[in-house]
Amino acid sequence: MSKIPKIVILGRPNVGKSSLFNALIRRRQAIVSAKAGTTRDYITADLIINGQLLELIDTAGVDRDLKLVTLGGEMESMQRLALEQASAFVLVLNAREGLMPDDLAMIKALENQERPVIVFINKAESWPPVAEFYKHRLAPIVVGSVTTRQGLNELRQAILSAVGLLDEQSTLSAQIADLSVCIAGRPNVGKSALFNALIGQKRSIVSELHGTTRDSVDYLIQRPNGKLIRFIDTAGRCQRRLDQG
Ligand SMILES: Nc1nc2c(ncn2[C@@H]2O[C@H](COP(=O)(O)OP(=O)(O)OP(=O)(O)O)[C@@H](O)[C@H]2O)c(=O)[nH]1
Ligand SMILES: [Mg+2]
Repeated sequence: MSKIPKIVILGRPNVGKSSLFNALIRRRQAIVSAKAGTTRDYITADLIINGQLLELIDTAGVDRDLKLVTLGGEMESMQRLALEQASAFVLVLNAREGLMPDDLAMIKALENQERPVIVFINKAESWPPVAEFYKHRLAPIVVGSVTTRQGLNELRQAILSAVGLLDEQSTLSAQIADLSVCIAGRPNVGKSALFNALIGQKRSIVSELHGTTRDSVDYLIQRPNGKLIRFIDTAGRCQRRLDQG
């Protein structure tokens, strides 16, 4: 079995599983439709979060026992394989409809197995989910909306954390630095070389060519006194970042 963690998206028909799949992989691969029961097969794509490779799997709706609805034959056995091989699950719920009996049954089924589960309460752009959404033992819960992109970054971090890939740097990145040091200067003066020397790692590409650094690169260092310093190699974009505070 491959070591790439498999993240399986589950949920009742029409809750937004395929929409979420597309949003996470940042392209339209799965068919999204207002009609329930759209996804028939299971669809997989590479998902890269913070440079970590995972496999994301969109499924057709599953029923209350996590058995597959409506499918037959070969498709059903492929779906079953996806469920069996999952490293973690994202259970999608629909904030607009409230918690339905099939949601509860799926929650129960997921509570009774060992693999991590993240609950994503989708379609929450207009109103927050009602309290009953929180009455279960599954954690973490991310509230969001694929339409407005709310909660997607939080979900990405929760996925990494669930499969044990949340590295120290991403944990630190979520925190606010005590001091930010912006490395500015004309092209090719050695900004990236200085950045790498300060952080003690080759994170920024150093090259003879002018304008090698295209995007600014951040790195957080935690000092022995606990203070966080963020070093930023600026790709000549420091002025804008400074203007933004
Ligand atoms: N308001 C709102 N609608 C959404 C959101 N996410 C998805 N939808 C809509 O919900 C409908 C169903 O979306 P899909 O992604 O096809 O749902 P699915 O769970 O994959 O459905 P099946 O494959 O049929 O099980 C579509 O009309 C989407 O545009 C959201 O965050 N807010
Ligand atoms: Mg679908």
